[in-house]
Amino acid sequence: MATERTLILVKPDGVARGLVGEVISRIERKGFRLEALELRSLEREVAEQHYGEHTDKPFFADLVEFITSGPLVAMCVAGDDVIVGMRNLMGATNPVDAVPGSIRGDLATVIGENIVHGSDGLDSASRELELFFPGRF
Ligand code: D4T
Repeated sequence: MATERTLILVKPDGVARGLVGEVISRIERKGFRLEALELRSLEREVAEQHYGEHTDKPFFADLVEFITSGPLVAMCVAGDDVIVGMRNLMGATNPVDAVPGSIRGDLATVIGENIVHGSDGLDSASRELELFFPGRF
């Protein structure tokens, strides 16, 4: 068991649908801690950096378009094994595969609008936290 930090986003679809409270509530009920929280719109440059690993993918342009399409909520969430814990709380990337009880399993239907993002490892967590909350963690 290790205490970790992760970057969690409520993406523009989640904000537009009024699901910010629902997502935060699930995070808090699980026992994870909020260490930073900001409602903001994402500049295109930040979005392209955030999704840098997907630059060559066919869905990259749509991904950047979507994540910059409206305000999102960025959070630093901390806790024991929070990186894998949040991945489990969110459910599979494709809501079709996400189990009931998870955020995507309960609340989403399509991969392009899957409500939340969570860092997928220690390296990406520190890279993404630096991108969204420079110098704070
Ligand atoms: P994010 O980064 O949004 O939490 O998603 P994951 O970490 O769970 O999944 P990912 O990096 O593989 O995908 C990033 C983002 O791209 C969208 N996507 C993905 C898509 O629209 N079409 C696709 O075929 C894939 C693989 C969904 C999440």
